Amino acid sequence: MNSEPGTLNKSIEVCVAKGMMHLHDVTDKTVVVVDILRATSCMVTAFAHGVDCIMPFADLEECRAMSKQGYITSGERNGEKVEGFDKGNSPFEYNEVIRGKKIAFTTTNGTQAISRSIGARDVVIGSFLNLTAVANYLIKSPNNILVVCAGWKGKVNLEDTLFAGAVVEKIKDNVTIDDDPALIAQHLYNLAKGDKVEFLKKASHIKRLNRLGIHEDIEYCLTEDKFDVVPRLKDGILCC
Ligand code: 3SL
Repeated sequence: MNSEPGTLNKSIEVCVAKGMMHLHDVTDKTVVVVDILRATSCMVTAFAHGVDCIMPFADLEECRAMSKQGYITSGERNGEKVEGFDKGNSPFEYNEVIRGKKIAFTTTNGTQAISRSIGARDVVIGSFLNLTAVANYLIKSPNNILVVCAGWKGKVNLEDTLFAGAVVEKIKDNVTIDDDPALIAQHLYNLAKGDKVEFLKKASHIKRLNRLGIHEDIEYCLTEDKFDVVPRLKDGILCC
């Protein structure tokens, strides 16, 4: 699996739900925030299509207020577009039309996880869409690594855990893995990678999205390595 603990000079840990972030010291770490369905997949898609920047908000009204400063307001609550916002949380909304634009973004879990990562040495945005780009970035970085899974309202979800496992699997020869959640995630990803859509069929958020009539986003968000961008948080703003 991996070489003996302590033989490599940087470590990887996985925080399986943002509600457990208080258990981690992020000050020496590169934090990879992931919300596969669908916040971070939207953000990566937006950067791949040339968005200028994305300002993430935990608070909905603070996000809404950014429209006065020329920002596009984007996001959802419980999977549904926020009333009065310009865009929802489907990656298909973040195509060429957002090139050069500034977006203010708020979501139920993803942007909350980003807010909780402030204070880390470095914060980057991960998704299956930019998996290898993120892995290469982490391999080059000297920092210890924490993958933060947004999860759902404080709870663990399968799809973010699979992504965490994919990262562990990709960079396992370059890091020390002394963390059981990282090992669990890695095992799960190896079980699921042949057919992630099938593996996730019973996952709670897949069912939730299906109930809302959202189907095509799921397969898209589980696609690996569509884009080569690594969005980073600088002074509260995501840019590439
Ligand atoms: O929770 C989040 O941040 C969202 O991405 C959820 S949803 O997929 O838009 O429902």
